[in-house]
Amino acid sequence: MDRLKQLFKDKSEQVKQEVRALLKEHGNKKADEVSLRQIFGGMRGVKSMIWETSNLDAIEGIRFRGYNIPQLRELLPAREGDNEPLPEGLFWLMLTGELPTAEDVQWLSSEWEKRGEVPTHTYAMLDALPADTHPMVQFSSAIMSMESESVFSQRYAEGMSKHDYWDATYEDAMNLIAKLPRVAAYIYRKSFHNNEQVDADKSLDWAGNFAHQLGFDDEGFLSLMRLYLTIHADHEGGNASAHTTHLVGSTLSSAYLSLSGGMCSLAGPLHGLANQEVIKFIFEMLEELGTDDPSKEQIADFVQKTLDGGKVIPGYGHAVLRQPDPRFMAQKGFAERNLSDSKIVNVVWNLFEVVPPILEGLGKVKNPWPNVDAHSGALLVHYGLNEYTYYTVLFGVSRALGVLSALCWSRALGFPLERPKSVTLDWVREFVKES
Ligand code: CMX
Repeated sequence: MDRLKQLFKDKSEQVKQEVRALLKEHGNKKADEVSLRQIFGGMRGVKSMIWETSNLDAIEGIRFRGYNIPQLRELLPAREGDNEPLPEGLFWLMLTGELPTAEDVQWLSSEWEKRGEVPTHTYAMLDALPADTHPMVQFSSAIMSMESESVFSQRYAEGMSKHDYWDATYEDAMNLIAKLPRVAAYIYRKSFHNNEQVDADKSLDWAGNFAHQLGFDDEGFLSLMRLYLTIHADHEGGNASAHTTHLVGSTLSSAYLSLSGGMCSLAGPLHGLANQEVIKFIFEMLEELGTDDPSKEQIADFVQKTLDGGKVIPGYGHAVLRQPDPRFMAQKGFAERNLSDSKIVNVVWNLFEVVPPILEGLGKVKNPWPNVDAHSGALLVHYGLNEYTYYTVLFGVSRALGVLSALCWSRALGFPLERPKSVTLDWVREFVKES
């Protein structure tokens, strides 16, 4: 058994015993109450699942196993010559709760390199799709098509014991994460570069090799990819892509089917697709104003016009956060360190000044601050990755790290089929009469 798997096994067996004892003693304690507003309002704030890998505070933002993003930049191993954390390290931390050593991370890089081969039928399936198929449709379909490789599904068909579900899910998570950069890069090169594919560079780390296979070898871009794929990885369990992965996984669908479902959620404009919508919004604004350096007054007018058209300002607002998203601030920090003279980045920073007071003025937006998606596109455009319909795939490659390590925990702790209660409007009418 490999060392990461052994560590996960030991940890999860301990936690399983603890949870069993805890539920025996405290299982009937009330942890929450639900209002009608929450039932009608997308279940905001309702405590309803266990998610070990990260936790989101409305003010502080995300913490991965207790560590915030600045701490991760300090504590996770980085590649020699770079300051940004390696996403391999975050996966190790999320799965085990322990910070990895540089050696652990090197082992994980080479393990994913070994497991990275994509089945030929996946390429054939992608080639058969119309050339203009949205990259997220291609990505989700490609993940589903790789289900043929699922160790979990094969072992389940052979009659695997439920005590081994965690083991097969760990294998699926490791194999699937290993394959994602290859298949995601294939989609990019096929969609935007005449299907001229770039071979993997085995000497690189997971994120660096992904950047290389996309066709970018600028050290700055590799560094950005390491940070990008770290900060987008997880945002506790209630967000749509995580929750979908969790829900599909709870039926004992394999990691491939679960992640493919999660990616369909990520592809919505209120969630991950917002990163493409932000840069589209910026490009449209620059075109309409006829400048790449608009004044704050011009930006404010365009924002107002967008709102008057009954549209949202993409990249702003959040269902949980009530402060600027630390993931936005981490990207801003990257830009300050590496590309503060970029015009497109300056537009993003001007939007950061202009948009919040306008949204606050509407009197209904609970969080007027930027989220993760408000910054990412400008950084990518700076390095020449302009094809914005591809951006959500980058988010998805990263999100796999969080939701698949969480799926390993769900299997190890034996979480059941998810099945909340729905009510009818008649039930609500009766309920309000009685109360
Ligand atoms: N622009 C305009 N109006 C906004 C807004 C924005 N950026 N954010 C919220 N509002 C509006 C809502 O549409 C809602 O209006 P109605 O009452 O007329 O329907 C009102 O303000 C209250 O919404 P809220 O409680 O503040 O926000 P929600 O929790 O319902 O929604 C979110 C959160 C993210 C969907 C919303 O802020 C939004 O649509 N933002 C733009 C899209 C975006 O950036 N999504 C990415 C989020 C991060 C991610 O998942 O990747």
